[in-house]
Amino acid sequence: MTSATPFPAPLPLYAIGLGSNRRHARHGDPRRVLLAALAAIEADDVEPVDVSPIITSEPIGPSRRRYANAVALVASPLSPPDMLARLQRIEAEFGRRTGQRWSARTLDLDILLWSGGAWSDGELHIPHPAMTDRAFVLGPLRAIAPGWRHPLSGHTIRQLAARLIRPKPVARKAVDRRAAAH
Ligand code: A4P
Ligand code: MG
Repeated sequence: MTSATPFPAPLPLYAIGLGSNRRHARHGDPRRVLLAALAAIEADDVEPVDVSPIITSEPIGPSRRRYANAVALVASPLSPPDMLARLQRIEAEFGRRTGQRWSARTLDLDILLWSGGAWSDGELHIPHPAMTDRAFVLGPLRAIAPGWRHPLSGHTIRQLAARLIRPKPVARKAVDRRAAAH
């Protein structure tokens, strides 16, 4: 005989990356677009857990406009493909134009991490393959989930962010020149 579990199992957790570098006619500038997107993501089956500060970042890729970026943690029973479909529907509601890759966009929503681990089905890859190279992802993610381990490398977000965001070491020659001058 099995006894009833006193507490339900915790819902899976997702880290969602948000980016915008275009105004929205109704919501306003990219920062306000992200605030409106956070409200749109919340649903009966998507529970907000935490959200990072919204940062401004220089564009990576061909677009010249600066981005507003943030990361949200949400708890949800949705499967990764269902979560992707949900996020794509919200992007479409915000008037995202698909077409040119990395073009300026009103709203970009990426699944960065899932507490279920890695997922790959040809259309969807979790962890997001580019997240470890992007300070605009790792900075905000570190603010809310520093101890989350990347399921493929085993490194924590704190470690990955420190590698990427660490100030560049002073060039050896410059140090030698300064030492010689004293
Ligand atoms: N896809 C696969 N894995 C995922 C995932 N984990 N999360 C697929 C979301 N989507 C995923 O994405 C193309 C396809 O990726 C989707 O159909 C989905 O099946 P997309 O969002 O339609 O296209 P995209 O965003 O133009 O391309 P991509 O490669 O996703 O671009 P990124 O990586 O989203 O980068 N600079 C700054 N400073 N801040 C930014 O936010 N963003 C980008 C876009 C470029 N430069 C930026 C920023
Ligand atoms: Mg994307």
